[in-house]
Formats: sequence, structure tokens, C-alpha cells
Amino acid sequence: TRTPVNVTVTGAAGQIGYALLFRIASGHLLGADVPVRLRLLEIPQGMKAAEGTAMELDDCAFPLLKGIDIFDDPNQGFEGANVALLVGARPRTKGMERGDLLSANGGIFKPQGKAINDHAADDIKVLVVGNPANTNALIAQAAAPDVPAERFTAMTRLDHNRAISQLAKKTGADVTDIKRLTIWGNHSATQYPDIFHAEIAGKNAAEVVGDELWLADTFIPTVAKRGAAIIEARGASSAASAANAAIDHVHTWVNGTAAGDWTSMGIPSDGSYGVPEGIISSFPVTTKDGAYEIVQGLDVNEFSRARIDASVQELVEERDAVRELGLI
Ligand code: NAX
Repeated sequence: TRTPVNVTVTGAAGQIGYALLFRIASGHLLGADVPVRLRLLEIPQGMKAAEGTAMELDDCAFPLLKGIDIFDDPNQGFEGANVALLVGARPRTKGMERGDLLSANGGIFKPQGKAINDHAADDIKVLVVGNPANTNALIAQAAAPDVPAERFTAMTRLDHNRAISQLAKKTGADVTDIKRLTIWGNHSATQYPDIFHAEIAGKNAAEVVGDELWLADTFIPTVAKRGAAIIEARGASSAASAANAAIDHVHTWVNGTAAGDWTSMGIPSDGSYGVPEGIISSFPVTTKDGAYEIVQGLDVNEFSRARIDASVQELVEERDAVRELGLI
């Protein structure tokens, strides 16, 4: 029998945590034949609710779930972790400046990065979901010098999935017909969903759409502002769709992209496509055997260049701000 994989989830008592844990335990994160052990990390105020969720996980009698432990100490929470989903974060509240937001999150992600460095398993893979996800991932990565930088990733898969769905609706295609879509840049309103290389049932998506106005005035803003639209409609931020995207991100990272397709992941830039080295930006990537590679050689047109540059510029500013705050 296989040794269970240790999966640490932070913010386990939150709404994404609630939508995420049952799917991890039922085998959707790593595969239907991979046993898992959950390590839930919360802050002291979240411990009781996390215990309640753990009771419900018990009550599912999931065949693959080999244990649940709950901690409020990151050093224990990340002990032996093979996969870490960093969901808990400090949200922006009214009147908060960007500097306040970044330093509040630095107080979370710097110690968590250090705990990962000191206690996680050698094969640790990290996905940061908590916002600002890209820069939180950068903070954690900088605090973990002994872990290869490429193991720290940020989630843009929800944006990727949203873009596929919007494109399918517009063209009447099935979501499974859409391949090679890319989210570039930051998981924020500046992100750039790129359909110029995407395919719909084998045809170029931009040509199938044939409407640059729709692209600029409807598609891009709809994808970029979808989070706000969900809050407006639901009275709460995306939770099940965010959890689903986290599952997709890790599942693809571990199990590989399909031939002829790619996905979008926030990853440390190696300088590809003019994105400054080291910042955590979303790229088109293929994955195989638990590793990812940036898709190279794509022709970036003027329309795309301007939008990629704007989002990357925002990431550079966030990096400079956390550097100034001594967080990296
Ligand atoms: P909730 O407020 O429901 O839950 C957050 C949980 O994190 C709480 O239980 C809290 O006690 C816990 N927490 C706070 N600090 C912690 C720490 N230092 N260690 C461990 N746990 C801690 O938020 P939820 O709706 O679950 O969202 C979580 C994060 O995901 C937010 O930052 C949110 O902005 C972000 N999102 C990111 C998305 C993405 O695509 N990258 C999309 C969805 C979501 O908005």
C-alpha cells in the first residue's frame, strides 16, 4: 500500500477551506488511488471551527483519508508536508492601504515560508491562494532559501477556468473544446486572459471570435472582475470555484497537462517573455512528472504586449514594496 501524502491546508476553517477539504479527502487533488493525511493550520480563533470540519470529514468515512491533525503553530502544521495549500490570508478591509495589506500578509507568509523551509518534506509543492496571491507566494518563497524557488506557485487557475467558460459561452463551444488559453501576470484586475494562442476545436480562438472590441471591452473585464461580480451576486467571495481551481492547479502540476494543451500558473519568472526574473507571474505552462515548464516561442502581438507589461509592472511594484518593508 502507498504511503499517504501529507497535505497541509491553511485557513482550513474558512469558506474556501470548507469547499476544498472534502475534495482533497475524496481523492480529487492527487488521484483516486492516493491516500492522504490532512494537516489543518488555523489561527487560534479558527481552531474550533476547524475541529468541526474535521468531525464532518470523519463522518464521510473517506477510504483515502488516513488522518487529520489540526494546528495553530506553522512549524507543526507544515511538518512533513508534501503539498501545502496556503489559503488563509489577511483580506483588505476598508481604509487599508496597499502597504498595510502587504505588511499584514507578510506577517503570515514570511513565518509560513520559514516553517516550510524548516519542516516540510523535500518534495514540497506550495500553492498560494490567499491574496495578494502572487506577492504572498514571493514572500513565502524568499523565506525558504533551502526549498527550490520553483516549488512556490500562486493560483491563477480560477481566472483560467473563468476565461474558458466565458469563451465557451460566447462561441457556443463546449469547454472541453477550448485549449491553450493563457492568463498572464498578476491575479488581480490587471491580469491578462489571452486568447490569441487559444484554440476552439482546433481553430484559432481569436479568429473564431473575430471581434477585438468584445475582447477588449467585454471578455477581458468580465474575467478580471468576475470575483467582484460573484461577491455582488452571492454576498460572499468565490469559494467552491476557488477550491475547485486549487484542486485543478495541484492535480495538473502533479499529473501533467494533456498533449497539445497547457495551463496557467503563477510561477517565479525565469525572464521569459520579458517578465523580470524572480517575480511570481502567471505564464502558460506545461507539466509533466511533477514539474512544469513555461511554453516558449509564442508570438506576443502588440495588444497582448501592452496588457502583459501593465500587469507585470504591478507585480514589480508589489515586489518593490515588500522589499522596502523588509519582507523579502
Ligand atoms: P475566509 O475568511 O473564509 O477564511 C480564511 C481563513 O484563514 C479563516 O478561517 C482564518 O481564520 C484563516 N487564517 C487567517 N490567518 C491565518 C494564518 N496566519 N494561518 C492559518 N489560517 C489563517 O476566506 P476565504 O473565502 O476562504 O478566502 C481565503 C483567501 O483566498 C483570501 O485571501 C481570498 O482573497 C483568496 N482568494 C483567492 C483567489 C485566487 O484566485 N487566487 C480566489 C478566491 C479568493 O478570493
